[in-house]
Amino acid sequence: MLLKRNIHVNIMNVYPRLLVVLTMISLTFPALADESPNAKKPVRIITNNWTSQVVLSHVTGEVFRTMGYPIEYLSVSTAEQWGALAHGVAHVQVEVWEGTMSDMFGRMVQEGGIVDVGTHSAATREEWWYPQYVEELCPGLPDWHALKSCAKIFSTQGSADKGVYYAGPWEKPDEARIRALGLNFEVNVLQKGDDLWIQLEQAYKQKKPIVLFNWTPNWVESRYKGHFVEFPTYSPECETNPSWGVSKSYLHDCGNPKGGWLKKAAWTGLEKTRGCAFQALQNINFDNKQIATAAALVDVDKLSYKAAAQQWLNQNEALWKGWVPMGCIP
Ligand code: TMO
Repeated sequence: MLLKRNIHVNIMNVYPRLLVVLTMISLTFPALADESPNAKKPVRIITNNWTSQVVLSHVTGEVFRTMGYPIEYLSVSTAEQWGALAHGVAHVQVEVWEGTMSDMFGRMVQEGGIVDVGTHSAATREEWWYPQYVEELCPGLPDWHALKSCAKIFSTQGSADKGVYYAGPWEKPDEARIRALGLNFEVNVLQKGDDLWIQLEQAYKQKKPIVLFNWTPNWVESRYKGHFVEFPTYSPECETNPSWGVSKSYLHDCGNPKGGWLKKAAWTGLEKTRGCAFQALQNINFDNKQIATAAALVDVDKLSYKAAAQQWLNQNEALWKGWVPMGCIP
């Protein structure tokens, strides 16, 4: 450190004009309270393919930026994100959902590949869902048994008399559940998360029966009335013990967790290399309403992700300023 400073001073003496240039450059870089040499390299934040996650990643990025960190966003799928985090290609994931990601998350934390940076206060649910009018066409819903007698009304041209369940591009054992519960359904996995809402809107307009993947908190609940299907209550045993539950020979004869957790994850090197960002990530905490609002700003109000994040920050200033650790504002 001392050596560097001496060289710096010498250069100033020899080249006075360089001083001007260096000062101008330093003005264009943000100041940083974090003195780690890595702190000047970008913090890379993962963005996935559903709206709240992208908006709240940008919110997180802006919070880091107030501490002086440069930020990069890295678009990766939930399947690829574990490797990216483990190798330090990406550093931060702000929305890990229990219903779709608990297996991989648990395994990665156990193996020391990623760090569990804490749980949001939001309670989450990811499950088969249908719009309200479907109840008249399939009496007995939301109880899952109703799907046994009504499968046919959910059929499409290509599915013969089988019902179609629309799933998003996230890993869920839907095929296994269909088999374990003896449902006459097939799964149509859509390529993009937003394709779910295209299917929903088309069905909704014609009051056509549809059952599709949905979750809460999400913007959908502010636009469409509907309900989750009530499958047998989740238990970890349902995924490990075939004799547990309705089916004596198959796993996955249960629904996803209700009141599921939502977590933050980080690269194992984040704390050492960017202490202030790590502490802020520990403090970051979204509730159901804040997440649903973030999604609605884009999917209902049609703002860009960036503009939505900015508006969210403006509307929640006291909250996010409280996440910035003491001594981390340059
Ligand atoms: C992870 N997700 C909210 C799409 O279910």
